Amino acid sequence: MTSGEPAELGRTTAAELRSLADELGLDVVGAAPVAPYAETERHIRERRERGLFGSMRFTMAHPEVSCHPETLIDGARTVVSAALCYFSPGPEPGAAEGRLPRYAWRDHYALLRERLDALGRRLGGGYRVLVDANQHVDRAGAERSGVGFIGKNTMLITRTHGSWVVLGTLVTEVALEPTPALAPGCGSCTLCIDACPTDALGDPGVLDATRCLSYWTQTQGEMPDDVMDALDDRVYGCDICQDVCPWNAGVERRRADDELPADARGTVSLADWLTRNGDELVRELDRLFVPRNDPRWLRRNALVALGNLGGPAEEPLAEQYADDPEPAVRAAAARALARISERT
Ligand code: B12
Ligand code: SF4
Ligand code: SF4
Repeated sequence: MTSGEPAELGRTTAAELRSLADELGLDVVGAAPVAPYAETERHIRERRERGLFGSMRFTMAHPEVSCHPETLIDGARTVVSAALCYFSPGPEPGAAEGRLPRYAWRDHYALLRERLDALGRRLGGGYRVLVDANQHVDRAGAERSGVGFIGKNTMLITRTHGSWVVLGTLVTEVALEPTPALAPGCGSCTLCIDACPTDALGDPGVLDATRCLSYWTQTQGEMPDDVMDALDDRVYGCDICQDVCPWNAGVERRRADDELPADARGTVSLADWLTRNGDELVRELDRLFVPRNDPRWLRRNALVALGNLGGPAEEPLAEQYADDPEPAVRAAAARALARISERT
């Protein structure tokens, strides 16, 4: 917990919060009194029972913490949720290149963390910032304070920047005027459910992670065959259920900076991922969650993409891993070699 200037425990109004957020570069902001997310906790326990989380731990390992913001600091009074838009137009992958999901083109979590920290200091009093942390379910907080509504693809969708936002949370001892939750906005649309190539969104609003491409790119071990096929040129994450969402159309027109920032990378060279020193690769990509920070899982992902799109020129890249001691890497290399030879 961080302490700013002596706590001003007077009530900050929603308009004052909005103006601070504008000043600090936060796209959407909301506040709600601290209280447990009872429904989310129930969802987590139920979905864990049904095996829908696969091997993930994150917020699901300890819902008695992640769904209880009241435990995060002594004297917690308000949860401030903020959304930072990450959409920028970018290049399509070229030959022998892999695709990254938009949120990972640069370290948006770090940017949001810094801005929320500045907000905490400006509000005064004790506070704690959590961005993509295991101790807080970010979407539940953002839904409660009207930052957005939850779509059938399980994404938090803002009215101004769609779901192209990362979310962060500030738990503070300062009292703020609450901002109301929004009405759901999907109506009869089912575009995301229909577009998901592996049917991971069977029940609206409920993700079966064991069918989700994004999950598999962040999980160790061998991937199911249909997942490897559906990954296409993706080497990490998946944006399909957001690409098709009508709430995401035209977001570029509402962005403050509409150019690709100099440090953003939307595509990666598969050869680079398969030949570079592993520790260096993981260090450079420390904005991505990689199981145990082990570069083998990034290499496996690159081999899967190579199998989906590589030609004879890429064969030697896969051959290097044909006898890899890790079975999942070896299997992805064998698949890549078989697929390349089928195509030629
Ligand atoms: C674990 C995790 C994953 C897992 C599982 C995702 C999931 N849907 O549970 C995997 C690895 C698959 C994943 C993928 C992605 N993730 Co993720 N992930 C997380 C993490 C760490 C925890 C999420 C969590 O608690 N899930 C548990 C369940 C209960 O939550 P939920 O599905 O979100 O449930 C909400 C709704 O579905 C609804 N709900 C639940 N059950 C039911 C049942 C019914 C009937 C209904 C109607 C609703 C409903 O209530 C919940 C909100 O209160 C958060 C960060 C954090 N600390 O919160 C980021 C987070 C959710 N991820 C994020 C992102 C960007 C992604 C990806 C887009 C990345 C990518 N491009 O590949 C994909 C999107 C896939 C998808 N459609 O969800 C952002 C989402 C931002 C946003 N606008 O929503 C977050 C918030 C990170 C952040 N701080 O910005 N992620
Ligand atoms: S991220 Fe991709 S695989 Fe996962 S639910 Fe969305 S469309 Fe399906
Ligand atoms: S694609 Fe349609 S159903 Fe899916 S989240 Fe967007 S509006 Fe909702």
